[in-house]
Amino acid sequence: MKLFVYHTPELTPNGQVPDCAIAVDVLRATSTMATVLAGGGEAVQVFSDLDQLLEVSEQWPAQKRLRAGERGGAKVAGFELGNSPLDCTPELVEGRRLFISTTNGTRALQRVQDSPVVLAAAFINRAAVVQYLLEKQPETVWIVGSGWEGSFSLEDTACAGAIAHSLVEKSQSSQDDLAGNDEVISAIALYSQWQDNLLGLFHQASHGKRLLRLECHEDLKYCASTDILNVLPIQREPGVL
Ligand code: 3SL
Repeated sequence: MKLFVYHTPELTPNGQVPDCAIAVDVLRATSTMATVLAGGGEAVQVFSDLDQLLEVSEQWPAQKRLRAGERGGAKVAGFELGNSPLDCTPELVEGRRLFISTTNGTRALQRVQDSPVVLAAAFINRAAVVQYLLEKQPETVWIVGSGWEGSFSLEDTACAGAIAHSLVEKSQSSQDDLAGNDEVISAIALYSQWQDNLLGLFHQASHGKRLLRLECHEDLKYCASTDILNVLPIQREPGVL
């Protein structure tokens, strides 16, 4: 297995797909998706465009759908949900499909949606993703951070490092064998430095600060918990996990 970390969707190589692509948006889209599926959600369907989301979800029975829209960290007017994983309780999501559009996370998923296998990862489901990789042994794996509007995000790269770190620990491979690009080494170093204080890292991250200004402190705490959900968000058809 060769692992490649890309800090943003824009940095992934054009015209190529890996055997397995993992989209990461710790704050908060992939944390929300994992939470919905762990809570018994029927599926998560992602959209970059809010109008398209509304059009497609209209064709779904109203009692079987939830619509989540986030822009700039805030809930979009007219949507039932924003992008807080804590709003996605099992009571609310069970048996329902989440139609979701967020600023960056849904774009990252769409960028890699033509890969044969597409996963969504966050700290909360890191172990399930690592387990899948150890069992399936895909030859090339991309971990793609969502970033923020094209820029690097500390928390996504730290999560990429958490996945890589755990793979090194649990497989027979050395860091050197596993790393397909230099970003893997730096992601592992970032995670290693902060693994005991991920919340502290989020407090330094620009998007963490943005969410704190929006009073999302509890979301940050939740998204900093590692390996708490045994769920593997895996794409079943383009844009649907
Ligand atoms: O950018 C995104 O996709 C979101 O996860 C951002 S937020 O955490 O909902 O503000």
